[in-house]
Amino acid sequence: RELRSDLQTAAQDGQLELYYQPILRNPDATPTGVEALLRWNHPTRGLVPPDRFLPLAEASGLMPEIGKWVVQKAIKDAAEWPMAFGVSINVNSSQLLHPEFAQDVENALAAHGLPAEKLTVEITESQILDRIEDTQTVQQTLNNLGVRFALDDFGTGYSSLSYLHLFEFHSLKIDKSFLVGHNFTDNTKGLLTTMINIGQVLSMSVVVEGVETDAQRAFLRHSGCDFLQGFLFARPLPLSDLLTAYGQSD
Ligand code: G
Ligand code: G
Ligand code: MN
Ligand code: NA
Repeated sequence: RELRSDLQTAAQDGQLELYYQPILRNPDATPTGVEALLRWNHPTRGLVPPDRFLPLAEASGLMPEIGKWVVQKAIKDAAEWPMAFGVSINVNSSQLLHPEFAQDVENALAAHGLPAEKLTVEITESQILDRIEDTQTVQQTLNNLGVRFALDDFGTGYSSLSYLHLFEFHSLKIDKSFLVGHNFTDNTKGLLTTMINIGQVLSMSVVVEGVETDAQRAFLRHSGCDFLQGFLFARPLPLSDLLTAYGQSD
C-alpha cells in the first residue's frame, strides 16, 4: 500500500543504500571482500530491511530498476575504495534473467574500471529452479567476462546438490541457519563438515555465514572452509564505516 508507492521514489531520491559486510579468510580472519546488502532509509519509518521491501519491489515491477542501481553502486564503490576487497551482490531470478542484466554489469565494470574478477554474483537455489537453461546462458556470458558466481544460502533449498553440476559456481555460501538460533551440536558440526567437503571436492571456495561465537570459529578453524562471515567479525556497515574500519590498513 503506502510503502509500495513510497518505493517508487526511493531510488531516485537517494533513499536506497548499500551496507557492506566483510568476508574474512579462515583462519586468520583477514578481510578479503564484502557482501553488499541493500537497505532503505525511509524518511519516516527509518531503516527498512530488504525482506520487507524487495517483495513489494518485485510485485510492482520496480525490481529491474532497483537491481540496476545495486549493480552500479556496488561496482562504483568497489572500484573507488582503497582496499583490495572484492564485492558480492545478491541477485534474484527476475534480475538475472532480465534481458539487459549481463550488459548492465559489463557496462558498469567498464565505466568504473573494476576488474570483473572482483565481482561475485550471489544467487540462491530457489532462484534458479524455474528457468535452468536461461540462467545457464546468463551465467556463461558473465563467467566469460571473469565475473564469479556464488551459490547462496546453500543447504536450505529443495535439491541443493543438482545445482552443483548444472551451474558453474566459484564459491559455495553455507546458509547461516546452520549456526544461528540454536545450539552448536555434534549434528550441526557434522552437517557443516559434510557441506564444506562437498565444496572442497568440487574445487569451490567455501564461505560459512552466520559465525557469531568463538566456539563456532574454533570449530571452523580446522574444517577446511576458506572464508568466514558473521557478526563475530563484523555487521553489515554503511560505506563510511567500512572505510573508517578498513580503509587505512591496506
Ligand atoms: O541484510 P539482510 O540479512 O537483512 O538481508 C535479507 C535478505 O535480503 C537476504 O536474503 C539478502 O540476500 C537479501 N538482499 C539483500 N540485499 C539485496 C539486494 O541488493 N538484492 C537482492 N535481490 N536481495 C538482497
Ligand atoms: O541470504 P543472505 O545470505 O544474502 O543474507 C545475508 C544476511 O545475513 C544479511 O542480511 C546479514 O545481515 C545477515 N547476517 C550476516 N551475518 C550474520 C550473523 O552472524 N548472524 C545473523 N543472525 N545474521 C547475519
Ligand atoms: Mn547473500
Ligand atoms: Na546466504
